Amino acid sequence: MSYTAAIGAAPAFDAFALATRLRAGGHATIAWVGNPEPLVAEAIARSAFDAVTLDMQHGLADTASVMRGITAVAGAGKPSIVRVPVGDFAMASRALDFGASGVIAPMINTVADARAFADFMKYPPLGRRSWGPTRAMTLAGVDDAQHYLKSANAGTLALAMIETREALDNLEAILDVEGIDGVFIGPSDLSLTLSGGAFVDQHHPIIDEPVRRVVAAASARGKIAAIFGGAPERARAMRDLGFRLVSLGIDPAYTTLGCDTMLKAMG
Ligand code: 3PY
Ligand code: MG
Repeated sequence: MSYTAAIGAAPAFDAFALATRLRAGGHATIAWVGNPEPLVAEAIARSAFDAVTLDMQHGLADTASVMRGITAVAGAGKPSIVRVPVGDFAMASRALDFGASGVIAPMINTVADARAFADFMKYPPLGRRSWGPTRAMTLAGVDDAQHYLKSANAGTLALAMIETREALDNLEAILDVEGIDGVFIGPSDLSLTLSGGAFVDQHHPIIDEPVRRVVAAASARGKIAAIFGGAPERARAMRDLGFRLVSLGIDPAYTTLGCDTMLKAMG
């Protein structure tokens, strides 16, 4: 095992590869980063993660750090996904314009929420995204606007978070919204809302049946089932259950575990 942050040549960045892989039935394991410093996101992108999520909802990322973070992650050859704050669909469009390969929108509870999100994520005829992907095209090495226009709707991912009872009630209808590419379970909020505020526990059996239902409903429609995976055993179990996109851990844990591993190895 090497303990140096060895930096080899980064593979070429393909902004649309993640969507292509997931739509073809492939899997991806994604990092979850709340630290706003782009160099942290870049270091994580240089590990074996398939993509890096920059979290603007509960993480510390802001507009400038997301713009720089996407660039830093792309420099390591990896795609970025941005989780926007609740209801901030204008930021979803901006994240795509900055070069993100996907956006996770929290608290999508109704068809109207899902429709609004898809409208900001997709160009006509699927949605109403406004034109202006100058930075995204630069990062992707695309200099032909028509090519970007033709590739962007299928090449970027609109992932609607399912994390309330209301969202579960509307699950199939949300999945059926054109322009929604998949659903992303937030297990903490799901446990919080299903228990009526009694507890928050990502692993609680109260979410077991909904979790299975989400996989089945997404798969039946050829859409992507995704989930916040957390600990390695849980993330592996979720992948085995049929989730194609699973997050693993969060950045403070990556740092602490790295420190503990190195100190233990030294003895
Ligand atoms: C949740 O578990 O509620 C999430 O949003 C994951 O960050
Ligand atoms: Mg949540």
